[in-house]
Order: sequence, then structure tokens, then C-alpha cells
Amino acid sequence: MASCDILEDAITRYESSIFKTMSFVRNPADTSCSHSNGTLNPQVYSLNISVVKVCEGFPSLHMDESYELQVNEKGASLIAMEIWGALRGIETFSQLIYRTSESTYQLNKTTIRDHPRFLHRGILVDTARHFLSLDTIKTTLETMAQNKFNVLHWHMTDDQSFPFQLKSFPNITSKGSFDPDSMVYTHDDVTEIVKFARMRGIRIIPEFDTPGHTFAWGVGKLELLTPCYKFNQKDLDGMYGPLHPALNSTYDTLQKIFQEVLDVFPDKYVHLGGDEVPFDCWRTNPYIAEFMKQKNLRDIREMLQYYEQRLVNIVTSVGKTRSTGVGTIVWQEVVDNNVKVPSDTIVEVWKSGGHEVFNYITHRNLSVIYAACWYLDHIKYGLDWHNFYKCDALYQLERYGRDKKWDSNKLLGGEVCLWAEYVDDNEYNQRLWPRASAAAERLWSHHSINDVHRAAPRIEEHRCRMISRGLPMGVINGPGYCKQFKA
Ligand code: CP6
Repeated sequence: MASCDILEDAITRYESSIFKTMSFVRNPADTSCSHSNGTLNPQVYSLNISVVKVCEGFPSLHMDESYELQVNEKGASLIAMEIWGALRGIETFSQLIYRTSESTYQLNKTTIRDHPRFLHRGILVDTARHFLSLDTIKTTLETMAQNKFNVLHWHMTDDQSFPFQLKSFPNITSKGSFDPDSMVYTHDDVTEIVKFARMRGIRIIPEFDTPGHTFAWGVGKLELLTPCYKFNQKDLDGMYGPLHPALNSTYDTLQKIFQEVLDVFPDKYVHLGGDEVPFDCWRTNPYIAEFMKQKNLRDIREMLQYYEQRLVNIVTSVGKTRSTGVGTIVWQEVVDNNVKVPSDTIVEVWKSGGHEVFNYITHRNLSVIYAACWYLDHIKYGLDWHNFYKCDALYQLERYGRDKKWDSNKLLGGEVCLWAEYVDDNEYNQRLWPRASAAAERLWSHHSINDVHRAAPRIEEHRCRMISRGLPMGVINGPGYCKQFKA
């Protein structure tokens, strides 16, 4: 048998932590497994894993995550075309094992043929509003694997900080991070995270958000930002706005930064941001006004278009040096502002409303990631996960274009966004989980699996299982307790 580092790592992980810490008790009210008969004792029981294709490289958008798992008296067998499906199947297998009230471990006879509904099932982590430790990011990745998420969207930079180590512009990091000695992700840190994620079949997509949300870029390199003027367009008002779109030096800097970013993040895709660009500052700047006249840019949206097109060209040419090339993702405002983007651009939709964006997307036949119903940073009294669970990404989008022909394969999936203005290391996991598990099920399972009341005991059971595996969890269903904690 050919060796596979990912499989070996998974076996070690499951044997040394997950199977060992198993103290989880199945809720008898959950009848979803009652069709099976016969129970098995895993102590004298084995799982046979076959992976058809060679195991190498990194997970990708089109990786095959399907698997088939058979559990019967003789043993269990797991078959997958690719290692990514094997990882999902091992996780499922681990979740089939439960402890009975007599403290024996059992699993039920079953056959499972499984594959995800969507290719892209992501979590956005924001390391710019608060610095997150590598431990927190790893715990997030491990919990993601237990929920079959496959993308960590790393919102690396924002107005508040620039925590990525830039060797090409050390000042941007040293001045733009909260603390250059302890709150920076070095290239080695990123490589460690990318490797940890690969072992779990998770892609890391970095976002370097521009031209807005960039105040921290300017602390160490002020000429990157647009100086804002008073309304008379003559006097500086002392404030700075988005990246300066009318200077060649801005683009030279961006080219070096993205070169460095693409060197350490191996995923084909990079997220270019483009959300919430405040145009007022650009409008007041006389140099930009003059530049727009020269270039025949008729309004400020065409200035944005110019910026985005130049940025995409830079990133694309940098990407030519990699075997995968580069693919780009942008926030929806880029197309809301009528910017013409290349036809292989992925648009991330985060606003709920939106006939315009839907029309543009269908017209240009662009691919979409839907993120508008899973803001887990917003908290509300009660069973707020019900709304996360009820959200169907495809239905949400199609609402706006029933008359339009829309190839639903263009909906690549969804993302749970945990913006970090009001969350940090200390409560990160509990804020995310198990509320994100609600979205996880809607992104993995068939669209008809959508009944909140049936999901409630399942998410409770999953929460208790994750607690027994040592992961900190928030409360999800109100009052109650986990059975494994009963004496
Ligand atoms: N930060 C950045 C944010 C948000 C966005 N971009 C955001 C704001 C409001 C809501 C959701 C997200 N906190 N950089 C927009 C994508 Cl409701």
C-alpha cells in the first residue's frame, strides 16, 4: 500500500484522542438510527479504509469528498475515491460509535453513501479586529473537521490591524500589527496552519481586503492611503481613506505583497475583499479628480473599476508563476458597483436583499458563495440557531430571480462569518460552536434535510460529543445537560 501522510495523521488523531476520549451517550429520543439492528463492540472491531487515488497535494475546490461506509458484524469498510472523502468517512464512523447506559461502546449496522451538497463550506475568521492565537485557529480547524467544513476564509487584515508578517514591507507589519513581537503571523506560522488544515481536508483562503478596510496598512506606509480633503477640494482634512487608486506606487506595493502572500498560501484562491469602500474621501481628493479626467473615468465607481481591474491583473500575473494559477474571490460590492470582473471570479454575497446583484451574477454567469444568513458574531436571546438552520442558500438567491435562468451549480456553497469586533481568543470557540454546526448541516446535507425540530436533538448530541472530545462549546438548546456527565 502506498503511504499517505494525511491518512496516517488521521488514524493517529482518531486513535489517540477521539476514540480514547469517547464517553458520549446517544440520546434515546433520536430515532434516526433505529432502522439498523444488531450492535457491535469496537474493542474487537476494525475499520478497513480504501482510498482509490494517490494521496498528495492540497485540498481544492473540486476535491472529491464522497465516501461509502459499511458497518456490519464482520467489520466496517470505508471506500473513497480520494483521501478527502476518506477523512469525511472516518469522522462519520467516529460519530456512529456510542456508549450505552451499561458503559459499553456500540455501533449500529448501517450502509452510508455520502457526499456534500456544496463544494465550498466555509468559516470566516477575522484576525484583524482581535489577534487570534495559533491554538485558537487550530481548535477552529479541528472543530471544522468534526463538522465537515472544508474552507477557512482567513480575513487577515482590516482597519484595526495588519498581523501578517511582510518581508517585503516590514514596516507595514511592525506598525500595523497590535504588537510586532507577539501578535504577528509569521510565514512559518501560516505554513503550520496550512499543514494542520491540509491534514483535515481544509483549504485556507487568505483575504487581503482592499481598497477599503485598510487603515492599518497605512500606519507604516502612509503613502498607500488616500489623503481626504475638505469639501472645497483644496484643504486637507487630516483624515485618510481607502488605498490610493491613482498612484502607480500603490500598485507596485500591491504586486509585491500579493507575491509574498501567494508564496505562503498554496490554495488556488485568494480573496481580494472590495467590501464597503467609502467613496467620499476619493471624491474630495483633487489628484484623483485630475487622474479620473485623464483616464476618462466618468464617476467614482469607474475609479473603483479601474482599481479592481488593475488589482486582478496584478494578482493574475503573479499567479502565473504557480502550478495552479490563481483564482479570485470578491465581496459582492465589487459587482454591485458595476465593476466588470473576469468571468471566473467568485462573488461572495453577504447582504440579504439584492435583485441587482442577482441580475448581475446571472447575467455574467458568475459563481457565488452565500454568506448572508450566518453572521455568528450577532447574538440574540433564545434559539438563534433555528434561523441559521432554516437558511437555504439556494432558495435565498433564487428568490431574487425566479424568472431568470440560473445554473444552480454556480452556487458553490456558503460561509459562516465570525467577524471579530466583539469576540476574541477567550470565547471564540463557544461563540462559533455548535451554532455553526447548524449551517454545516445545511451546507453538507440534501436540501430536504431542513426540519429544525428533527435537527434539535441531533445538534444537542453533536454538542455533547464535541464536549467529550475536549472542545469548548456554547449552549445551544437552552436548559438541559449532557448525559455523559451523569454519575
Ligand atoms: N468587516 C468587514 C465587517 C463586515 C464586512 N467587512 C460586516 C459588517 C456588517 C455586517 C456583516 C459584516 N465587520 N471587513 C462586510 C463584509 Cl452585518
